[in-house]
Amino acid sequence: MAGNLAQPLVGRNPFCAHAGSPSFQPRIAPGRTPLLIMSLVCFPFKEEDVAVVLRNLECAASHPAVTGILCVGYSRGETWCAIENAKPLLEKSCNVRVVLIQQKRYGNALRGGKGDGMNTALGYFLEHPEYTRIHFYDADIVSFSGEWITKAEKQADLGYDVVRHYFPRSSTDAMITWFVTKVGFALLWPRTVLPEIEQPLGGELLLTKRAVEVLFNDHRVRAQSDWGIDTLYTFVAAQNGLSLSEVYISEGKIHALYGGLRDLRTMLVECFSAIQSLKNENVPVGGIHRMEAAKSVPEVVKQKVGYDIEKTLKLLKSNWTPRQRELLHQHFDSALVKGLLNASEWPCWSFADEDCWIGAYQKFLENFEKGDDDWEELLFKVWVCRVLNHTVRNVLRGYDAAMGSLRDFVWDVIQKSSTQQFKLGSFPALHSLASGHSAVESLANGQGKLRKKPKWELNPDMCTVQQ
Ligand SMILES: Nc1nc2c(ncn2[C@@H]2O[C@H](COP(=O)(O)OP(=O)(O)OP(=O)(O)O)[C@@H](O)[C@H]2O)c(=O)[nH]1
Ligand SMILES: [Mg+2]
Repeated sequence: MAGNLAQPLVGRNPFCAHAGSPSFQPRIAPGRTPLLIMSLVCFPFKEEDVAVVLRNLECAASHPAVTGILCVGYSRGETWCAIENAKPLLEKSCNVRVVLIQQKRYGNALRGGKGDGMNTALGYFLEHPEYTRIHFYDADIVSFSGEWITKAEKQADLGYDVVRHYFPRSSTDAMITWFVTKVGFALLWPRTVLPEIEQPLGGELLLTKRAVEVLFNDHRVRAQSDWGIDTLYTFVAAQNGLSLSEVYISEGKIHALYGGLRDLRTMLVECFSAIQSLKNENVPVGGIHRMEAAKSVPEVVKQKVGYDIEKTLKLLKSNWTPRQRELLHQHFDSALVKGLLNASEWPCWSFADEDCWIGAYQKFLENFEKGDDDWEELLFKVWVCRVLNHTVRNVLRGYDAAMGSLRDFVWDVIQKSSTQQFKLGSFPALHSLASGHSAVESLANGQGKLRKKPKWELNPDMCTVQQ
């Protein structure tokens, strides 16, 4: 349902002014057609702290670039009612349209979750051509401010199709981003923009109309109704060559916290499965990607421990079935099998180093079956061991060492995976492209010689040919 304001909103928002009025100053992206910018801000929500949500709505509604607020609810619960009650006053005091809708069901094959929520917002946006940009922000963020909107708008003014916010994060935070998404991107599409995107699962982003059209018209995006939606938005944008700018939010994203890693099981499975569903896709090499430099990380972020370690240790012993043991023996390397079986008796994780994770990751890419509880539990347990291994081996050495180890890991995977793809002749080297020689020729000439033998080999079946 559209907002209940019959007239276009004209007020202190300068971008809502009539084009004919003397005060009108259109913002024009260089090299683009003059455009009246009208931004819509969407908050997808489930049940969140109502005071935090309302504060965020007011904050966005007060921003001069914003002419509409769209709240997409999972269901009509307490948070829904609070927004409904606050809406008339918010519309009046901020002079914006506030719309509250329940999410539609777009992806029938998967769980209806945040993906349906975000896609409902894209659908609404396209049905309302007066809006030219849409922003997404999680509703539970305590540190949200108008500056986040301003930073994104400025990049869109420069002509970027997609703007993502990125934040300083604790070295035990973002363990799905690092070990599932970034590593998966590095393994499968090492020479594209994908593994370089700092926070590819972030829920804070701006999309221009062009970006929304690309995303919403893609059936894979509409089908991704669960936590895999962020992966799909990031992936499809890169695959279609949309330009990306990442802006840095130095105060960080302070939001509702989870307890043990168990809370992240569904998210882990859905984010991994999203990558798995894309593994045979091609992505163009390169792409326009700009990134604002990060600043020094606040002490509170550095010192935060992202999950409850004691609770997590118990997870390794629980929920074992005979079939999980069978699958382990059938598909995985002996070191992993031995390590994980030991962990079922007494918490241990030293086996789950970076090489072990990459080896296992490839096996999961080949064989994992979403919806099969034993496969899901195995993925979860191996990932828990990887997170514990990272915590004890890297995080204990201090924040910088820990973050360095995560970055080195992704860099190393990019390097090795690119090398393997050269070896297999899947795409030409950059210098070969310039000189007109193929990668195969380069390798024959010795130019593509590997400097050191990788400890793991890329499965040739998984090697995607890049355009
Ligand atoms: N409409 C809708 N919103 C959802 C759904 N699931 C979560 N949300 C909202 O999406 C936002 C992000 O969800 P969170 O549970 O905070 O996820 P998170 O773990 O903080 O996500 P990251 O910050 O990306 O790590 C919040 O505003 C949630 O209320 C859903 O199924 N539908
Ligand atoms: Mg959150």
